[in-house]
Amino acid sequence: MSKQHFLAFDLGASSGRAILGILENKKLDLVEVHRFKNQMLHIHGTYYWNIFSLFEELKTGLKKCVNEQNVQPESIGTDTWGVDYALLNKEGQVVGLPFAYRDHRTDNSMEEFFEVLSKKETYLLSGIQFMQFNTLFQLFSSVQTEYSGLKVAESLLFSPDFLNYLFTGEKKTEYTIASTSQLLKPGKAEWESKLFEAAGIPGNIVEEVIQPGTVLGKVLPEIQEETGCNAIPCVAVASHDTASAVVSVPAKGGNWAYLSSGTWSLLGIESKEPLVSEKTLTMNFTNEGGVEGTTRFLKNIMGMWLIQECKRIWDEEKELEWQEIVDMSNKAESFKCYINPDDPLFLNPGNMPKAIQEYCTKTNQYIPQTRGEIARCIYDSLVLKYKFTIKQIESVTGKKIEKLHIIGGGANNKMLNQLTADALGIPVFAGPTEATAIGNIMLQAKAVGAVSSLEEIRQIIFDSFEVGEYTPSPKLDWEAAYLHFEKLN
Ligand code: LFR
Repeated sequence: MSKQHFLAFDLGASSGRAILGILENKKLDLVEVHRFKNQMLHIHGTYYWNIFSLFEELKTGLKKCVNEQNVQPESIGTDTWGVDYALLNKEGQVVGLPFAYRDHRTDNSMEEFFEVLSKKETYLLSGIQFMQFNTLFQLFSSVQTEYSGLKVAESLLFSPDFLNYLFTGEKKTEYTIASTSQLLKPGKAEWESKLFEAAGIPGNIVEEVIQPGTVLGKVLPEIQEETGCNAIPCVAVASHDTASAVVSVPAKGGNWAYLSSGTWSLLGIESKEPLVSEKTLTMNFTNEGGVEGTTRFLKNIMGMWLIQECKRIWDEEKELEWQEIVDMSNKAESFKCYINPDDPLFLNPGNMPKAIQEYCTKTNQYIPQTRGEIARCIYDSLVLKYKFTIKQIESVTGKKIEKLHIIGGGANNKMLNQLTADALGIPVFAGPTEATAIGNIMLQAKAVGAVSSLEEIRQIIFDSFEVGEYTPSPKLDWEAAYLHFEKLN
């Protein structure tokens, strides 16, 4: 069979990429066409995304694909982080800049919302874990503060929907990204009107929800002219990055869990149906939408963000290599102190190393002094949180998790992969690291009929990418450490 090319735009909170997927004889190959930085804008105390500069970067990626790679892709598709959105006025123009989810305006929004609708009812209606930045709470906060942008808004598009709209002029909302909002019914592509009413959000601003793998339309003529691309289709892929990543788990057989490891650590299972109960509410697990009717039953763990933010502060003095940080942490003693990675203190503290020291002071533990000790504390605590979360999943499903697939950029950290296998006592499979872009590409391939099912997609990924295997061989007493760590949760 001849080669088919698909261009994936994969936007993360700290970087974005245009990745070209080349599918030939049921094997996939990748070429990175363009990479750029992304970061929140901090203006007058509020955090925003520079969505138009991101769009320019995507067009640069498309231009480079056509001109440098000499490839006219079959299609394009975009995935991004969850929950954030752009508001459009009646002319279809953006109202203000989209807020970034780590903005502090929602710091108290959840508690205020629960005065209108109880936590339990909100969970049963949505099946989504409570995080203060969920779209529900962002919009509720805009209602409370009478944000003028919301008053003139006629349409809400999540970040990837909005970028698709810029490419095609089509206003549609894709299911997996919409599911992060906490405004859909569990496991359904249907808005839950009771949540809109409770929050005071006008129900008419949201769009029709479409399934991942739908062709949205053709790239607009003005973009064809600017980039040199043909009138190619734009596909609504599994446009939530985590949903795309989960597509790429090269798993075989039954009881596996995945850890999509990047700025966040998303740890969970693929479930046939949503798991919504008082127990999952207490554990604060989410049921986000997946492809082919699956549910992503998972938990957000504050992942590499903790160490990325330390690095950002340390780099102010002198820029460090990632390996230097891993080496420093390897030299520091294990299990001297722990954090609960998900303490709200760590969401956006400004100075992460200080926040970690504060946390250890507050919890009467040893206060890490050196960079190595801080990094050690982060890595140990993350691994223990993975152990904690796997136990929770097992207690919900009653089934033992037999292996863990780590996908995404975090799978490059061999030391962490080994520690995870040691602490969990199960084999860990690491890779592919480009899981998100791969999932994006494969949903495009499905949309144009090049592949037919999730099963076939996973087989192709299994055959195309190397996966590292880590078997447990604990050198440390993880069980004893766990007993200390558990108390912080
Ligand atoms: C990961 C991710 C998570 C989501 C968080 C915020 O990039 O998409 O799944 O909870 O970002 O949107």
